[in-house]
Amino acid sequence: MSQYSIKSLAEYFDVYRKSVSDPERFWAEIAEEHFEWHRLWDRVLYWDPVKPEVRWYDGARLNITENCLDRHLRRRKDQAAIIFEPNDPDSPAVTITYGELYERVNAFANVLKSQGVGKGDRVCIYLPMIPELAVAVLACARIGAIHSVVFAGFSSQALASRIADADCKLVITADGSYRGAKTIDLKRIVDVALESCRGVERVLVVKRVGTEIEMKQGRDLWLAPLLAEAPKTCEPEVMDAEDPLFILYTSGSTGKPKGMVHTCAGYMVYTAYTFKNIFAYRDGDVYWCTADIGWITGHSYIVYGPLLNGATTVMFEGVPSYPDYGRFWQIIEKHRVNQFYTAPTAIRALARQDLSYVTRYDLSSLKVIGTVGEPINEEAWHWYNEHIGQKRCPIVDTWWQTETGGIMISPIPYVTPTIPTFATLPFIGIRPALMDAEGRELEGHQVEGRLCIKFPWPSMARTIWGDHQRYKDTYFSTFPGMYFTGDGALRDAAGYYRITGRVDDVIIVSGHNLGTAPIENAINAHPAVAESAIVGFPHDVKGNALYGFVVLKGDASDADPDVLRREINGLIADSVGPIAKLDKIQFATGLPKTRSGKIMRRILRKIAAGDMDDFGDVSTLLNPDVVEELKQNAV
Ligand code: 7RM
Repeated sequence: MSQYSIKSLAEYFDVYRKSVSDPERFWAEIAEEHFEWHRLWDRVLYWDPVKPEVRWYDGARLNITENCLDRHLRRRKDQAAIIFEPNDPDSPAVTITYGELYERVNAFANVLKSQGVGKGDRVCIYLPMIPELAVAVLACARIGAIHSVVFAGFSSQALASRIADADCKLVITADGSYRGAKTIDLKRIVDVALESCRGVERVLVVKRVGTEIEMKQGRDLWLAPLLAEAPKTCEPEVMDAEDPLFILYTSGSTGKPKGMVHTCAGYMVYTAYTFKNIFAYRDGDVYWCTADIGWITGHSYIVYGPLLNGATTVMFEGVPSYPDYGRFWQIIEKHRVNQFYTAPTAIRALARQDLSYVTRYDLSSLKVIGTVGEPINEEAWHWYNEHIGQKRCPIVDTWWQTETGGIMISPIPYVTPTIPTFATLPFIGIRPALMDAEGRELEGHQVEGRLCIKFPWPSMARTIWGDHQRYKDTYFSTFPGMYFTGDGALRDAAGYYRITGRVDDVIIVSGHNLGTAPIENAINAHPAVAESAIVGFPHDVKGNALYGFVVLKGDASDADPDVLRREINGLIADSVGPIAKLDKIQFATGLPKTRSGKIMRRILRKIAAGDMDDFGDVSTLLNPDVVEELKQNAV
């Protein structure tokens, strides 16, 4: 029992050792004790790193929603499963108990069945952060349909390509969505998307904003009347352990998005176990992750991980700046939130506001605060620690990916001593490796290299939908036999990991392979620099030359740009080498970022190349306005 909830550093090391010395035994024990199965597995792990093929709990049969819902009805029928906090702070929050969630999921599952959806069919969910989103996800899982949630900030083009790639037969959407002071016509975006892809027989529409919309005869149906008629129980489809549970597209920075496929049993076991430990969730706590369910963080740590543990999970429809920059802190006070999980980009934006937005609220309920999505810088870490965690709450800097399904490297709060900007230690069962450019593993401490994982874990993505070769090429070919993350990391003297950023943006300058990450680190070491991004641009002699976009700290904006340019190149020459000096440096007020905080290098590359038209899909940018400024000031 104790290994399910780790309470001390000694226990962590002990359980970790067990999990890597006999992984099959370890993961069998966790799975058998903490989940309900229709049939146990014949074999815990099958692993062929060449194909590559991985199967966990092969032969087992289960339905993940029975583990999220049915089994909690005995003890938690009237406990809140979801607390829905709407965009409008004056609208009441809505509490959905486990009993109510059970009925809503079952009714929705029956609606899907009545519309001809069955096991293995793909359903696209394009909804704002309203309860129907979580219900729709679980309803699919109830009947064995494969959900493909598309973040409702994506454009119709992006939506269409995802619907087509997965060959979805049904789309679930809403008339519109609220985002701060704005209303977005979601249904219209779906209509445009469906003009360019066939196969979708039915669109189910949630009424959220009440605007007048077009309903296409024979294709579109309002959801509410169907739900009202549907029976409130639906027998779960009993799934094989390795049947797909969902497809989720990664924000591919280049080319076609990759539909990562996650399967039922391993994903269930790993997300539940990580949630329990990494958020130190205890009965009665209120947990809030600010991500959107359209991203993997929302799948694993708003819906599945929390509900598998019988937790109370907050779903927030709005944005951190509406009606003002105090909204997050107001919600924490209002719902007495105990665990809070957000992204560094949100922390940095909020840290720039007047501190009174924070201090006017009571944050004493917080016990654990977390970050995810990108490396957190020292300044943001300290602000978060001091003003939000009030130096009482451990910060869990959680490193993981869409592909990994669950958190891979992270402190366990109140167990692992934290160091700013370090994701610290691998979670139970995870075996990281740092590799050099020649494919040798870097052993020991104080080393930096490419981050790989050298043994399978239960929630790893099994394939890319429809393209297993691409899965193999992308993740298992750079370092044969291992999963390559695309990130760089260092391991310090204590064995702690710090993620340094993507390493797959390699630029070849005069025949030298240069990674962007070490050059950016050198630039960022300048006291006047807030952040930076470098890209390559075509050069007659060198093949490629380097172009740097540099954001200065607020108090450095009147420094002499030529002096800064010289100093920045001096730092690069010192830490990487003169070959890595930048040919061009453009100062900017910001970098184009996705909502999860990732720099869209694709846009920067075009600007650096002087190619100012057709920026493709920028609908997921947090700050689309910055693109115009970057174009104007290109050097
Ligand atoms: C969960 C998620 C994955 C990429 C990953 C990293 C970066 C995520 C951290 C981080 C440093 C972290 N999935 N990343 N977490 N970098 N520290 N704690 O974000 O598929 O959307 O992105 O995000 O580069 O490879 S994701």
